[in-house]
Amino acid sequence: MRRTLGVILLGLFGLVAPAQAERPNVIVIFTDDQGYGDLSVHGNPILQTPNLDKLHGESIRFSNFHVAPVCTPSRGELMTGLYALRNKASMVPAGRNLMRRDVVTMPEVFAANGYATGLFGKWHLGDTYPHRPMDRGFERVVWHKGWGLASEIEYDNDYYYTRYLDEMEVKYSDRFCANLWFDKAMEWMDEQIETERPFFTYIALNTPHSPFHSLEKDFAKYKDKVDDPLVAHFFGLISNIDQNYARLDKWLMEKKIRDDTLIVYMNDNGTSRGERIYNAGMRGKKGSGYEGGHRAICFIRWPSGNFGAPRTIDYASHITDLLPTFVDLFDFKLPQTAFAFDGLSLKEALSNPEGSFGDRKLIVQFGSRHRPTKYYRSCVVWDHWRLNGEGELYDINRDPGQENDVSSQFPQITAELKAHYDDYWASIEDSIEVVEPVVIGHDFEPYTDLTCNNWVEVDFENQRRVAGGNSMGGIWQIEAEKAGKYKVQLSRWPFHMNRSLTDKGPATTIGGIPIDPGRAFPIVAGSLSIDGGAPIVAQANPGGTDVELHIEIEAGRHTLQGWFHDKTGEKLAGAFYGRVEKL
Ligand SMILES: [Ca+2]
Repeated sequence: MRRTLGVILLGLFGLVAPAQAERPNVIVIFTDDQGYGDLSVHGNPILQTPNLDKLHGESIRFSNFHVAPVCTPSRGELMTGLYALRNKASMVPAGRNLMRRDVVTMPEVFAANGYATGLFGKWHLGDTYPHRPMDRGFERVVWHKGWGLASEIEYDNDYYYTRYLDEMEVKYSDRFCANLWFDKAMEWMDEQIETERPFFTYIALNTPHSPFHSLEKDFAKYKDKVDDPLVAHFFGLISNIDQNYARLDKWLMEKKIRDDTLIVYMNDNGTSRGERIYNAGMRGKKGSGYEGGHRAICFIRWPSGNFGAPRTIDYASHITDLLPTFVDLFDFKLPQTAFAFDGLSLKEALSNPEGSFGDRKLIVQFGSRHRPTKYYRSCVVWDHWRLNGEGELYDINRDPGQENDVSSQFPQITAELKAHYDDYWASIEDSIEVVEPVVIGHDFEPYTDLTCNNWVEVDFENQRRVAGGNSMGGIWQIEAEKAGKYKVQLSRWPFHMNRSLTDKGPATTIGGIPIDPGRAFPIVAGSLSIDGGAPIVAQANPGGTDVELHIEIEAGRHTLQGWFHDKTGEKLAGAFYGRVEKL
């Protein structure tokens, strides 16, 4: 029924032009690894978030709102309104962090309806064309690559002295990273106010995710209140977000656009550190299929939106609901897309305090550290019921900590939820083997960078792992737009570091924070295999930063795999970084 409705909506494309007043500015603030319990208003006994607590008091709060248990799948679900395993961005590493190219994204929908669109901060759905944020609908992009500033690609970036990309130009700032994202967002929104364009602003923070580097003044608030200094830093990072939100709210007031701006505040997955102090009674944390992994904050405020009094709604809702909600609320026309939304519009819940919102089941799942697997940390949410994995059933109302599996007492409910899951799995199962490729040989970038994060079904996505260097690697799934001769450079370290193949890594970030320099390899050669064939080998220049190989590549999909070798020809490790250029 819902899919039919999607087709009808597509058919109405552009027939209704809503009045300008119905089109508020929209700001989505998305925090990284803050959990539901990491707010004082949700009961945290140590952390103080007075400004976000105030936003809570002014908002419609969805208290039964679910995201994916880790970063990338939540981001893809937010951007597409589709489940992670359907849009294909299902995991951080393992070559599975890219969305299908034939699905419409949230910024594309806003742009198609006359909005300016801007991303500030963490994208985490691909760093090369055609997956960069500017390729997926954002007209203004101030960002970093990878999952964060200590990801395999950013490597030596620094929270206090931030290297960032202004579109694709590398710039440096002495501002703390989260402050920078908010500053750049407000600068850009100022410009949109000048030109009277409605805007969609996605402030996607890389905090409070690890590494836990908070500002000294924020750390000082908590260092004597908790035993673990990392928890003190984690709370310090959230306190910084609270202050930045307050700056934004003040700015909205000064610009006299607060009433006509819809704000969503949400987090991307369960807490990564706060559960040691407070977890709102939930079982599990980031990465878990239990409630603590995926129940999230969702505050929505739109003063002129006729939402009625601020209130809490326990209707089961999901991160894929946001895009269909915007389409419904603002009567957006919807560009062509490959799939109808998995999410449902929350308009009725937002707009009708007396409404009943019907019955719905939703799925929480991500792709594991290696490959998507049936029932892997999955959860079917149905009101207060949770089906975890294949057959554990919990009643969250009676058992919020998910201690008592009641599947044997409620076999019919268990079977009904399992059937719902199995229908979902049947709808994505055929495409599980498909990995969205990295595209090479196009005209939009001079070369394409590959990293160990793109190794298919290998879990290798951060600075620390690259420093240790303990992996023989995996394949890169690529798609060549053009046939011909390609230059492939293989590097031990990220190319921007211009570091010798045989060196250890840097001992500090660019701002001076100590990091593990890791391991030096006696690399004298590199090799490269295409489509699993016999590898070609090339020698490294003494003291050089890469091994350069030239190969013919036919147009279409292929696999590439690279290695480093010592003077005897023995394999030392996989090639952690590759740069591919059409000659
Ligand atoms: Ca996260």
